[in-house]
Amino acid sequence: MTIKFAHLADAHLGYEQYRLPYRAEEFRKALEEAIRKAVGEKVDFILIAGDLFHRSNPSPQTIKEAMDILEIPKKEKIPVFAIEGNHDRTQKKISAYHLLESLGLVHLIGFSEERKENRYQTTEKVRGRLLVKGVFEKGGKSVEIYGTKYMSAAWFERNRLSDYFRPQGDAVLMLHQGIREMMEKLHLETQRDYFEISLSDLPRGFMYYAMGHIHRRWITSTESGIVAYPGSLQRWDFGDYELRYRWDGLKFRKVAGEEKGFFIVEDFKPRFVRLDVRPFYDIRIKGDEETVKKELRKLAPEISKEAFLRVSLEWERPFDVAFLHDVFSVRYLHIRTKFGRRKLSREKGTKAEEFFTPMELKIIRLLGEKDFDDYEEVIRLILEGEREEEAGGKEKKRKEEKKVREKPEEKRKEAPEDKKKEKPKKSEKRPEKKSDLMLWLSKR
Ligand SMILES: [Mn+2]
Repeated sequence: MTIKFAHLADAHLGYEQYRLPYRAEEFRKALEEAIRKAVGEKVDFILIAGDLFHRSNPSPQTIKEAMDILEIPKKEKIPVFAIEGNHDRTQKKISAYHLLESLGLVHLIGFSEERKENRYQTTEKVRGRLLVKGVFEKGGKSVEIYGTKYMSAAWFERNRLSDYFRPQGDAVLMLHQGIREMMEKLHLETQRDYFEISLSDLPRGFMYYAMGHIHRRWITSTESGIVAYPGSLQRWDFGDYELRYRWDGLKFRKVAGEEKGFFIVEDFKPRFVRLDVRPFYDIRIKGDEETVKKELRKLAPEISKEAFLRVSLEWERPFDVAFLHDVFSVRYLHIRTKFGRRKLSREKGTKAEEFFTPMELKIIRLLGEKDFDDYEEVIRLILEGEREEEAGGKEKKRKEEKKVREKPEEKRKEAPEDKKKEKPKKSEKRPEKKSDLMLWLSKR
């Protein structure tokens, strides 16, 4: 007899995406569809790996939506195990999950203030803390469900998961965290705030790592077991597209995104189950007004009226984009414009040194350093730079550098005039520089 369970995450109940109340209803529907499908598959239990709610203080309506949906598995005697995510955990003792737990709709997993001993939960004491784990038994087989709510990067600096989670038999670990390798692989944000752990931080000995937090689907296997993110139930943003149309200069190239859904896990192997969700399309085009208008009109019939659409325009010269509303009759249209990247640097062999003064370069490097907080040093550099400038000896050199930086070719001829205009009068020079700078820097 095999154990079969559903693993979902990031339902974000109550999320009025783009301030559209009907999106909250669509997020609700997605969760209901997922739960109904799981129940239809006759799973033994359901895992919700965090961010069931969009906020830690969901509205009464949102709480009721969760209650109504979780009533479905309860009626079928299918237990639901859950952890809190970063969106819906609370620093207070009681979160919305505790409310659901009191109603017997979920069983919370993780560190706890009190012992829980019942058919589906048991408590152990690890390093002086109470740790509640889920237990599921069927036909002589049993699975332990370990896990914790979302923990901050600061927690991971002082703690290791392997200090707390040491499975004996068949076990699953449920976490709501970002994993570095996933972020890199999917080219998502790789700033430190977006992941707290690496694959190597996962404690060994679990058959399956039921992950939440990152809204994209990802499966990888480690020495001990499979690590799986089902992704959010609904599309999260335009990076989470169903289809992207990328202009290659002559025509659009279609890039398929991924479907949204959750996992049915049998024998600790995940199988993806898709959900019917709102389509998101992402169009990127570059060119002059005529080309853009012509090509987008040609493309328009392909775009579903029900879609959420983002059009990113890259142009040399701005033009009125109001026509897009006539071309695309979609549910939601997001227009984004930007100027084509000026081809400075590499092609012409220009180096950073030619754009910035040595002082500016030093500052840029400093500010870019990890854990930067030495504002005094930056102020010292700026003041030093200005003193040098005033000293005049280097003034000529600096002006030349400045000229290069302001590049645009046509302006070069006018440079002498510009110089006159821009030359700051001595009296205009920022007088109380130090305090102003402190203020500005501290607001960074
Ligand atoms: Mn989330």
